[in-house]
Amino acid sequence: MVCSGTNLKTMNTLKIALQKSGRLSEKSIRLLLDCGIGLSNGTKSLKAKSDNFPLEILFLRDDDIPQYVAEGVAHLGIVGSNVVTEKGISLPQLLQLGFAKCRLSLAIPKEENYEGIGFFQNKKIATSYPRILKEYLQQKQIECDIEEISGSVEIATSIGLAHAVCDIVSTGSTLLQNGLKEVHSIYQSEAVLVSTPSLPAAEQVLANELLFRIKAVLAARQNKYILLNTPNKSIDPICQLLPGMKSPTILPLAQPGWSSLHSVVPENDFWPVISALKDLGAEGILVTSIEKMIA
Ligand code: PRT
Ligand code: ZN
Repeated sequence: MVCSGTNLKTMNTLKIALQKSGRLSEKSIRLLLDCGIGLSNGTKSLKAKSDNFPLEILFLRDDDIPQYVAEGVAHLGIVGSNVVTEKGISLPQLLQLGFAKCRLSLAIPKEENYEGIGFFQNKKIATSYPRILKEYLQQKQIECDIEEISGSVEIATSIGLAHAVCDIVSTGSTLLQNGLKEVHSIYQSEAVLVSTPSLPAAEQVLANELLFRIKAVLAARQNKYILLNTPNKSIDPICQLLPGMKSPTILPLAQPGWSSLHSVVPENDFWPVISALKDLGAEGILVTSIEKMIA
């Protein structure tokens, strides 16, 4: 249910936990701002309040977010799914947010020969993610010794602490710099919006409103608005290529035999679609970002 701005003012306050400082912070705040949620006292203190939405933001270490949300201290949280899974805390996941994408991977010294997951049998593996690693290896029926360490995992092999490491990988450059090669990915992660298991009714209404806005922002980020001129004979095949939200808008041009066509194209399909459009005779193609997208 979407409620009006007037109703929102009379309601309780929704509390959301965000990472105070780190890889998730800036994009989490950006998401709220893009949802039209203003932050009156900035992001420097441990708490902030929105001046135009009944929302309080708690700034925490990412490792603490799942527990705060599970206990209802915060109603919602934005955190990497890797952290939630590793904590072993079961929380309703409302949305995948499309940022802070990374993977948890097994890596070994680059000079080692790797012929499959059996490599890890009876080996010692250093990681900050013992729960995810243990569950994964159990499924694969690999016995090994897991050495839990809290940071600088990538140096564990060079100092003789372990035969292999299991760590978060994004570009892979940290592994390379430390003489390691990524050989097996065990978990894919990204930032997620999680909720406390039983939201009170008033906060549920607010959470629904926030969710509605976040979905509109995420949909907008994943799509582009496209305008083009086309010979009338190509309208049908172009409509097949660009079905848009319902169907494209078609307006006649002053020049006979030509039309202007407006539609929406997913960001991921963008370049292949553009070359297909050119092949169909489309001209004057303009592409712009979308700010909000509501189906
Ligand atoms: O202080 P606090 O506890 O809040 O933060 P933190 O230091 O524990 O976490 P932070 O900010 O480093 O990461 C927060 C979340 O971002 C993680 O839980 C992941 O969900 C996600 N994320 C995305 C990453 C990375 N990418 C990432 N590259 N987390 C860590 N890394 C590290 C990784 O540990 C390794 O050291 O970056 C290095 C690898 O990067 P590449 O690009 O060299 O492969
Ligand atoms: Zn952390």
